[in-house]
Amino acid sequence: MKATAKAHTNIALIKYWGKRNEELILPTNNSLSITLDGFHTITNVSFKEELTNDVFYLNDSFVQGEQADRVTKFLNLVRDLAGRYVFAEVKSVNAVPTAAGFASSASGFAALAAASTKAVGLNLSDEQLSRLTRQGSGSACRSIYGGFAEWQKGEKEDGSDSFAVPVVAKDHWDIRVAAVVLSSKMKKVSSRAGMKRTVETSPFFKGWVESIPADLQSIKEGILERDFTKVGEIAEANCLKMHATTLGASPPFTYWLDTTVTVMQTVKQLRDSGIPAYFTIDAGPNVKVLYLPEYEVQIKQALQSIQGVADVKLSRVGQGITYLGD
Ligand code: 2P0
Repeated sequence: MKATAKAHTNIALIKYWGKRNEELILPTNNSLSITLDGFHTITNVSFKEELTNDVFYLNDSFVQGEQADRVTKFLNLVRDLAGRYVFAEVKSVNAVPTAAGFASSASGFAALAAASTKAVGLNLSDEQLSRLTRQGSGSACRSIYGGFAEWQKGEKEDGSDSFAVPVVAKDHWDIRVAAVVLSSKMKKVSSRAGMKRTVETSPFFKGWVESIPADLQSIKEGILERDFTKVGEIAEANCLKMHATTLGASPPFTYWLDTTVTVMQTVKQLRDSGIPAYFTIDAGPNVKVLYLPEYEVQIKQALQSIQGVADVKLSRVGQGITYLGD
């Protein structure tokens, strides 16, 4: 009744931004991401008859409150699916520095889903695992797979057709991502609260949703052709559209800091000087830069030299779920 799994986080090139059903975590649009090898979570789950409630440790610290409640809520889904009502001890180690601005919820829920289902004796397909993982955190359903993955929003109201699928083989393309960590910290609107406010109040939200199918089709063509310019241009524009919706919300908000904009301008200057690079930004101030391996040295140097940048973490394409020894 125990198992350990490792999952990597992912960065969306076509963003998930908006839910049509908050309880089941059903999105308003398809999204597409790259799984990254630089950031992962390893989770061990042990179901134990003697426990009277679930217990959750993150990086060796006992966790209570909202985070622990989300773990229990997810384990309830797993228990229902298996028909086995036993509490669990969950131990997670996050190699996703929170300051790096990568959502640890993606690797966290993917690892939890994989370890808990294996521990309870379920033998799920990737599709079944992705569908279940989605109910922990939306973006996590893409981390089941290595390489490029697309989360298909589905049409059904029960969520049975809302899960991620691989787009190409994991080793299709050696594309890289630099995570630019900014030194300033700000009190941010969580992605969950931010997308809710946007859906409910931003007049730009409709335009965002309508623009997705064309972006998705083009970026998939670009990925298949390994056309870096095409993929980079679509990813950057899609990110800007997502962030534009927040400015139209009521009350309006933005995830950007002044240094966020400086990094965006540096990426543009790199392009103007002949070094291909494109940015994307999630629900936070940090910037992720897409680049090709042959430009790694110049990219790192240029990004590190920006005032206000604390760190630049480089990442390759990562693999999907792996199971480790108990
Ligand atoms: C994404 N983000 O596609 C987008 C882009 C943030 C900006 O998915 O409420 O933590 O758990 O489903 O998955 C972050 O949202 O939200 C996110 P929930 P999640 O990566």
